[in-house]
Amino acid sequence: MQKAEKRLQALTQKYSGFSKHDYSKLDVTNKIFKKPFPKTAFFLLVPLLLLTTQINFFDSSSCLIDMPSDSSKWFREPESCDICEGVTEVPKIKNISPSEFYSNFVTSAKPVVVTDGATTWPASQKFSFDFFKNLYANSDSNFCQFFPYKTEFTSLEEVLEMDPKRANLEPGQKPWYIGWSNCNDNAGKILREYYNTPYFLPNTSENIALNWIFMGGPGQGAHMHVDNVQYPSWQAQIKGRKLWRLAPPPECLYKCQEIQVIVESGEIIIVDTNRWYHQTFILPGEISITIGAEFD
Ligand SMILES: O=C(O)CCC(=O)C(=O)O
Repeated sequence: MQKAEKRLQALTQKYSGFSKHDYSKLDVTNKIFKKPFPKTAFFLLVPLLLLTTQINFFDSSSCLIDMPSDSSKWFREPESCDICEGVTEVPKIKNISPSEFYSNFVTSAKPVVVTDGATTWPASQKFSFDFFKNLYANSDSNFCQFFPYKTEFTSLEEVLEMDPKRANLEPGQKPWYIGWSNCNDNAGKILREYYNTPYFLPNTSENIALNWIFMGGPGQGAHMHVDNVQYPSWQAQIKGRKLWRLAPPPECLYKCQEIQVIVESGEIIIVDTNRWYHQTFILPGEISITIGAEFD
């Protein structure tokens, strides 16, 4: 490379009348500049990158580029339609043994609601906006994964500092609905005093310790999406009522249909959110609070 640069310098001194075109024809120029990056590729790649990513220079997170949250589904393996073929509703069942539950619903990935799943949990008396505000008052909630949905909040801490009138869903206040995964060991221990591992999960099943909590008011909910977590999930409706829309994977659209179910307080929905697309709506009434986790 250095040799080539020297040769070019010598030539430019000797032939000061060279045009740009002349230079481009010299073998030595090509040695220095090699093949230029094709312009067409540049014009195709840059807008694509800008459209699909947000460059995150100023963020303290460890990733330079955040892929859109839905990008995981672009690379998803095609799903077997056995999970949804012939499924026309989400059954509501109760008093089910772990073995029956496992063979009828877990292996087949058929969504189900267990109506007596959380009816006796103290959480129904205890969980409220203020309970979570106190829970995290002395502990760090900064690193909890947080879903703002349609709100302006950027962290759970901001949510817990909102005006009490808005927190209590008073008329005329801006609606809100958010979700987070508890990432704090102390908070996790306290939470576990108010709920149990669902009685219908087999003893052998590992109940993943990470809890997901979703909280907010009527008219709000999560947009239609599919998850990219490891296992199916259970979600207990502690307060309020929530409508779930479950849609089959796109490759099964001609074989399967969308199904809906309303989950009432005290009930637990079990759904493989990695395979079923799902959307939620909080129904009119009190604040909706749920707690859930993955299980295998
Ligand atoms: O409960 C909700 O509103 C959303 C739950 C959800 O999207 C999930 O568990 O993946």
